[in-house]
Amino acid sequence: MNYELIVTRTEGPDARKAAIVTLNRPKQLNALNDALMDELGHALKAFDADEAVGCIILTGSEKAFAAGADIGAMANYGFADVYNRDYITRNWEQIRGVRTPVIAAVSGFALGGGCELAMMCDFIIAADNAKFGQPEIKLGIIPGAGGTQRLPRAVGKAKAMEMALTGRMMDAVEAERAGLVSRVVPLDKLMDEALGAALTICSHGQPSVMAAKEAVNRAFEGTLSDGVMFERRLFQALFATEDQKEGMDAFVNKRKPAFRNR
Ligand code: DAK
Repeated sequence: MNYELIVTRTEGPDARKAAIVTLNRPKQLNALNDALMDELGHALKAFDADEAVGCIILTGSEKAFAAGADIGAMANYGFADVYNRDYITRNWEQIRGVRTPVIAAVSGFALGGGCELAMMCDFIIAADNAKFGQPEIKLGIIPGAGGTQRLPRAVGKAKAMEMALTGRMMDAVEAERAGLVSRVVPLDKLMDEALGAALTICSHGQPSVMAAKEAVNRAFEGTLSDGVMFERRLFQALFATEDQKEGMDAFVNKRKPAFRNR
């Protein structure tokens, strides 16, 4: 597929590299439309299927990660248009099926669907100019891609409710304090920091990386006891991998592990 609305590249050693997907509708502040979401879903699936890709970074421009769904494209839709065609949902949530870790590297605006897209990634590293918000209320709608569900889980009910009802934006410092982002870095260091984290993830054994992602995600889906049992079984299962033997032998013998992702 030839991409027009995203740009993709890889970095790092051929055997275990990071993929970088950059949203590329700069004039519209990366407003998300069907065509862009099709391209994004396609790229994510392709990188997820590539065994040499150990981590994916999703990013935007300095000014905007994404300023939300394309308002002009939505403006004239009626209920039948969005419901019958399953507006956006059809190609929106593909990121949730990706097993490779996905880091959102956010600078500038992450609003509406842009904030929801960032929250669908496994964690967010924010530049110091990042601004997060769910301003849909100002358009006569509410968040439609998980914002009312993921934002309260990330920052608690009080802040999420205030943001959903007023449309107020959160700056990077507040977002880190509230737990929405893992850390804040200077704008000019954003990609270096995200790439550093991605290549660190790439250097670990793939089965344990995927198990860790699945287990942490489980914390948001069910009860604590179910989550702990799920974690316990994955933990035990990892003792069947060559990487567990390699990782522990390397530690005991004071050498670097050479994981084989098996
Ligand atoms: N859509 C389309 N164009 C947008 C846009 C957007 N969301 N945001 C910005 N742009 C365009 C502007 O119209 C402008 O275009 P020109 O006038 O140059 O042609 C250009 O980007 C630059 O924007 P501004 O001139 O406004 O730049 P400023 O720096 O003054 O302001 C801003 C930046 C981000 C504060 C402002 O542009 C703004 O408030 N933008 C709208 C933010 C917003 O309301 N976002 C939420 C959209 S609703 C669903 C999934 C998702 C969704 C719904 C359903 N399903 C799964 C069912 C999501 C809904 C939304 O995101």
